[in-house]
Amino acid sequence: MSLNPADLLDVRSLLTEEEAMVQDTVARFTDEKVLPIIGDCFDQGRFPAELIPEIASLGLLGATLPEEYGGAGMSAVQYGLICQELERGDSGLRSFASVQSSLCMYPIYAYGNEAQKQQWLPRMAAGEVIGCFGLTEAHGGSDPANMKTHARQDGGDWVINGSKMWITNGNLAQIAIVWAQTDDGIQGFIVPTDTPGFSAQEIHKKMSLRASVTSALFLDTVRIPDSHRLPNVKGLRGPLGCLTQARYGITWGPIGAAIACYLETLAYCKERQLFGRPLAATQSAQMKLADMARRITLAQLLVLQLGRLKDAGKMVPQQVSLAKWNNCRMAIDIARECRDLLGGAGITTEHSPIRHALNLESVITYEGTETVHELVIGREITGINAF
Ligand code: TGC
Ligand code: FAD
Repeated sequence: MSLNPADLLDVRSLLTEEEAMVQDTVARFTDEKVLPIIGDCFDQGRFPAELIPEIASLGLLGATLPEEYGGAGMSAVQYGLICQELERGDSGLRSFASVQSSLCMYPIYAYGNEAQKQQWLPRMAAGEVIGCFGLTEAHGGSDPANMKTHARQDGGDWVINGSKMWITNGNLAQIAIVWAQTDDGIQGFIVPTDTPGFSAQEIHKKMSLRASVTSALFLDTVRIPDSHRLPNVKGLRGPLGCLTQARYGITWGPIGAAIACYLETLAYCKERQLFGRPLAATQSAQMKLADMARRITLAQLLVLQLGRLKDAGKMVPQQVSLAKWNNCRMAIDIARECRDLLGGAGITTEHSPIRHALNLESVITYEGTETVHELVIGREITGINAF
């Protein structure tokens, strides 16, 4: 019996029946709805918003939240598989789902009061309200503690001034989760995007995540009532807690992108005749393909253990850093290598590797750059903060 080239250790057999079912459902959606259009979306710089209703109806938004808030009560491993299968289509689709689920619904669920949860979560799970997450500012995303955006209390209201940069879903969103300095530390606010003084400006000329909306947010004397403040967290641990959730999903997502590139290139190498034999018959092509299979297998084992730890309530942020660093690096290396094996054909979006490679330039940068995650691990093992 020959092995599955994209799962040499049969990691799939370690999944429960429910987990395998979620993977199959999202895989079908990606194959039938995403892959036929995504190359054109990337070329046109267009996020396929028409897919939102089906993404929502499949239960992929806020999937891990309880059903009373519109979630599907899924496990961390199931959420990871959703990210993996979406990103097999395109990082932009996974980004959309990550931001909605982990960066917008999660903080309302974890730090919001009951009224806020009831007001927003069911409609966000249904895809009727889209969120964006404003943490990064133009002067230094790696160091969010240095944010300049400020919220000042004025009677029963808050007045927010500042700006945010590189915000996924910014021009799609009806609400923004905005993190701002206050006299009492960093706090989070739910800002409806039609509030006077709030504006979003889409960022163009991107060569990465072209099938995703990325924006700058501007807050000019934005006045919101105290009922829009997330009451149950203060300090940097608020946004960083959201990042742990999103980064967890991003440890799984790039495996999907890597598998897409690898399988397409494997098939191409078997077909492509050079010097009278298939390219796949050359030692150097085989070594490259074997190395991809090895790295994908290790990444699959890494995230499954991470997911099991998360489901057991034992996962810590440093473990997420290790996996985000490893799996983004694995995927971008594979995407670039696949582009090379495709030769000239690899430079167009007729084949997926260049699209995935360009997308992964963002994925390896956002949610903590590769260096940030290396330094998190460095700090953990040496006990010395080198930031
Ligand atoms: P540090 O002193 O380490 O921590 C401050 C407080 O936060 C707590 N904490 C965490 N809590 C939960 N999860 C984590 N990962 C946490 N890391 C730290 C920590 O316990 C502490 O709490 P307390 O209560 O004791 O005060 O903070 P630091 O200033 O040393 O952190 C340094 C550093 C570099 C690790 C941090 O600033 C960092 O992670 N920087 C990177 C910023 C980043 O990742 N930005 C991402 C923006 S969002 C985005 O990119 C979305 S893209 C989405 C998409 O399209 O898919
Ligand atoms: P910088 O922080 O300026 O880093 C520049 C370089 O310096 C990097 O190589 C970095 O690794 C290195 N560096 C930083 N600190 C150190 C150090 N101490 N030692 C050594 N090297 C260091 N943010 C949001 O808040 N919400 C979003 O929805 C969102 N979506 C995004 C979507 C896209 C497509 C992109 C590209 C970014 C998005 N971001 C978002 C922002 C993202 O999180 C930041 O780009 C990222 O955190 C890095 O910040 P920066 O771009 O300011 O780079």
